[in-house]
Amino acid sequence: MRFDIITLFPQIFAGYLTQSLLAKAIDRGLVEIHIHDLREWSTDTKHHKIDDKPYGGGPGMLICVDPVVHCVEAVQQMSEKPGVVVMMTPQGDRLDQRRVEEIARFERMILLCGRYEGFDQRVIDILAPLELSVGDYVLNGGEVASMVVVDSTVRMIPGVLGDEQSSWDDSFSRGNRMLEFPQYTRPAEFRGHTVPDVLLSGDHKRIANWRAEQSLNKTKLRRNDLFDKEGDA
Ligand code: 6GU
Repeated sequence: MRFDIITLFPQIFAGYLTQSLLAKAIDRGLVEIHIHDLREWSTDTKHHKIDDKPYGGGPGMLICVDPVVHCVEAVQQMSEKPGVVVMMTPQGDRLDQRRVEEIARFERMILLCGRYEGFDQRVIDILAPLELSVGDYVLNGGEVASMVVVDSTVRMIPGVLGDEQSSWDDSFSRGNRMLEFPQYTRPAEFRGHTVPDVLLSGDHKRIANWRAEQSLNKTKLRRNDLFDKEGDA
């Protein structure tokens, strides 16, 4: 799977890309990530300006239509598949696990990261991107949000995780919209806090029942809304 990330702050991605799981996936050729500096497509050769004041007035600056469209078109040409253009914006569809599983099937994604007050509307009109948000709060830009998209998507690609099964066993994966049961490892006692006896019993049936009950109760208590989503997939 190939990701092209278009950003005004390419340096933000350096640490993330060399992080172990993703670095390994890139090494093994399962994932390709290319970072593109939008400023290189500025028509302003002197200051490489890419933003301007909104027509009609208002606070802040908007990212101009021409550098974005030129950049996306150039990036599309860099590989046979033009890919799906995704715009990171708080106005977008909210990302959830169902959407992650859907976009994990794309062979190529071109992620547009916004800054300032957003993009000129014509970027959306011309490129018709899939607009995605990562939640109902405001970030300073789409960079961190685009990492959320990459991070949640790559772990759905077969072979990226050590254990094939594990991404599908997670909370929120298909057929499992429950929160996870509590887990314990050694020591069996710390500062008087002990591990539930059932987990030390060796009785696999009782352990499975206890875990299912813990998951159910935690989900009811914290995220009752998840039960309404059952069967959505
Ligand atoms: Cl995609 N961008 C920004 N700037 N803020 C956000 C977001 C995206 N998703 C949630 N908040």
